[in-house]
Amino acid sequence: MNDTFSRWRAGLAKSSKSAFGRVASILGATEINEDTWEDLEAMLIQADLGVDTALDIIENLREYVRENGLLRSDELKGALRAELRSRLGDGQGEPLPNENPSVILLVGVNGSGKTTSAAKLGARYQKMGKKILFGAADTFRAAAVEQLQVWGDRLAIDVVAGAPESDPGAVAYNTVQAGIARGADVIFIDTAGRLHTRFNLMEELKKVERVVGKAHPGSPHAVWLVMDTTTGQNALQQARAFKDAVGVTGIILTKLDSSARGGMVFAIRKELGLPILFAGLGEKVEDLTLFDPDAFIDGILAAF
Ligand SMILES: Nc1nc2c(ncn2[C@@H]2O[C@H](COP(=O)(O)OP(=O)(O)OP(=O)(O)O)[C@@H](O)[C@H]2O)c(=O)[nH]1
Ligand SMILES: [Mg+2]
Repeated sequence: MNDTFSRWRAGLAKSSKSAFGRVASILGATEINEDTWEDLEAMLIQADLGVDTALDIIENLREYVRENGLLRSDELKGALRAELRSRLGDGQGEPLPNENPSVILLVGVNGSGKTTSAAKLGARYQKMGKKILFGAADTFRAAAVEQLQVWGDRLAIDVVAGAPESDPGAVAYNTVQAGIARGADVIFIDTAGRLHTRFNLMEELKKVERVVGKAHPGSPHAVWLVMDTTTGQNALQQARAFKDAVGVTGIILTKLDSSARGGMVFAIRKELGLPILFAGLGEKVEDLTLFDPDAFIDGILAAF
């Protein structure tokens, strides 16, 4: 068993137990009847695929059953797997922009996993021999800066921070300048997720994006939206707001290990049209993997 697959399987054990795990009992060696379709539909919706996607899958499966004259529900397993897989497109491969330095903004609502993902990404690219710099542009909360600094100390990655309550744009600007001066290969800028003043979070992020472009024309080269899978369909609404405000280029999906509903992955693909780049499968620095659609499907359907 390859390593990525076993990691996904372990990380997704909860998803498969809680939602997709029911597939095994729904698609047992029984006759296909209306109950089969109802149970399957309920399971897909519960797993957070979104109603449209769930209904679409059921319709395609019904047609498949008609065309092939199938009678037993366990004959549907392969078709369901294919239906799910076809909705995820190809894997993205390595998403690091081909720039030096690469400036990457991490955005997302509070608690989604931005700071943890910054640490995981820093560790990942450091392992590949890149020199990393972190910018702590969540300046309102002292704890936010400290949290990134703790990771920086642990990983031996420098952190640029500002005075408490200083302007996030100024910190981002200084980070990029410092990164250029110190010969960093990849600069990750961690941003705030909370609306802490009357000043709109989206306006603040737009400013950070603009200012970064002044410090290094053409940057940021990527804006990665960090999304918590456990927040379900609400997260989609939030994601649209980020997509409209800043030029989000890809998604990092966190907490897939503690989500009972891996179906968010399908909803994101359909609703946002943004590539899913990475999956977070735990709280440790190594719990990040490139999003691999095949490993994901194998993980959630482990009960088959
Ligand atoms: N199980 C699990 N926990 C995660 C994952 N990613 C982050 N967390 C946890 O989620 C919590 C919030 O993570 P942070 O990285 O602080 O989130 P944030 O987006 O920076 O939060 P704010 O700075 O408040 O906006 C922490 O307890 C993390 O350990 C993941 O992939 N799996
Ligand atoms: Mg944070």
